[in-house]
Amino acid sequence: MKKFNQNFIFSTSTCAFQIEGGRELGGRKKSIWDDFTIKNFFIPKKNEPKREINSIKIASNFYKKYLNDIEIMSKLGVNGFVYNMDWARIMPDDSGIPNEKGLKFYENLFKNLKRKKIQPIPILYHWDTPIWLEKKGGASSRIFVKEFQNFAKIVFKRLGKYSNTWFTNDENSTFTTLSYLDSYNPPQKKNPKEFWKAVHYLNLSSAMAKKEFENAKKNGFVSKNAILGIDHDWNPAIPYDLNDVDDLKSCKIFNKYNLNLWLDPNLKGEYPKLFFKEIEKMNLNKIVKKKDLKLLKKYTLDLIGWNYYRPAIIASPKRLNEKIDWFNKPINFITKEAYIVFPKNQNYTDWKWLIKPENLFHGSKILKKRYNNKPIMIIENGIGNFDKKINGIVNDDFRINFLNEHIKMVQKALNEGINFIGYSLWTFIDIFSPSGGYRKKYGIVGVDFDDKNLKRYPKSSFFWYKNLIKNKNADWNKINYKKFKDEALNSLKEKIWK
Ligand code: BGP
Repeated sequence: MKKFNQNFIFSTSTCAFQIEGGRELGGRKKSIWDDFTIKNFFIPKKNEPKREINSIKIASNFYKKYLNDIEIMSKLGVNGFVYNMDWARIMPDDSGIPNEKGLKFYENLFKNLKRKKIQPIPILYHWDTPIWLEKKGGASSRIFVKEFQNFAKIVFKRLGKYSNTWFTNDENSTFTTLSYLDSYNPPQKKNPKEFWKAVHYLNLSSAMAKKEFENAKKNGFVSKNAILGIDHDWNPAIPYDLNDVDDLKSCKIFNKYNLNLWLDPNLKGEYPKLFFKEIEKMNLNKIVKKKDLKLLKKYTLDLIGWNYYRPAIIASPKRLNEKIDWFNKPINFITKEAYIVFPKNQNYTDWKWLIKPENLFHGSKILKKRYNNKPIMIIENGIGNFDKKINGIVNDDFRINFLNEHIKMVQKALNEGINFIGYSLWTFIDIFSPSGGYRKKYGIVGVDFDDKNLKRYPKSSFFWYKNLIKNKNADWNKINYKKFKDEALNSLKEKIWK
């Protein structure tokens, strides 16, 4: 197996509205997620893998505990930390003037990460539109582009020196489909016209952020060899029947709508034809100005962030009337020519997310080819499940297996010349999950949400990842779970677990 070279980034990822808390502190003002979680508060029955919408006012209190959490990261041995800044903490109102306390918080966070030789890997935007901007139209209005550009300019000027690896957005696809095609997440617009407008303005925003990134390099705020990427949640398509020509055709269509639509604009600088076809249908041609297309072409991004949780098993529309053994109704979001299906004979998490590590490898070859071998970093990969805590630790062998099998696919891809520069695991500690609240645990460090200090504690997976990073080229087919469980138990005495 190819070695992970010295510069390979082993990281963990998380996100402000899910971990930070301090939502009313430090000069911060509301965003769309504050009102949404208050208005839609819902706690399902215990141990039900259902959506829990809970308060994020404190979340995992990273805002107050980040210094100790950095100590834990340092023990883990990571050299990266993917984190998105909370736009409403830096720009709490529409004055265009940043909140100094907000900038100071992120400067302290990034400075202390660097002190521990952990590179901050910031993402500018992760679904959390400030409420003042939402009131002006939010992501489905052109004003979003100007405000995002101003936000990027301010962030690069103050924080640019702390990182050479930046991203503009997290998962425009998830944000727009669940918040603009559906009303699952805020701002709950559920309107196809608003969806296509948001798609365009988010893409254009990334291009304008790149313009500010280049200016920041000229002004010395960002290092000349820093790179700016886009982070996308692509679920590579797998045909329901490998030999069925219609399923294969639907896979091709699905990948156009689930990959090309989201990465071509900012990595190739042009939209796929389907985009123009769709906006034509919506009578929205006028939202895309000629100068927009020139800007997309001029300000393309350098790097692919890939959130890989699962592939998608795709069936053609002809199967909708067939009696087929799947446990969930087929779903589609944008095109009626491809449906995601859930055959019973597959391996799923408690929340019915398909588990197939091998498609990380197969998908990486598609990304290499389509985007001319641009560097790729896995920005999110993890498994959300119920955890069982016994004698102070969680022995999460299922999580170790899941993560191990996926990292092995990154290593396999490196072996085939795929330009992976890093792997970031979702997620560092237990946090708020948009689809599972605090019951759907992703952390390799546990958080005791019943403890007033939200005490952290190690899971076996923490020590598995620590050992993997230390022996980054070991043959990880043999896993000594007992060793990791013992390490977790023995380390409980250390003062960082608070
Ligand atoms: C991604 C988001 C993350 C995280 C992850 C897990 O789409 O970028 O913020 O939430 O999904 O999803 P969930 O927590 O809903 O299981």
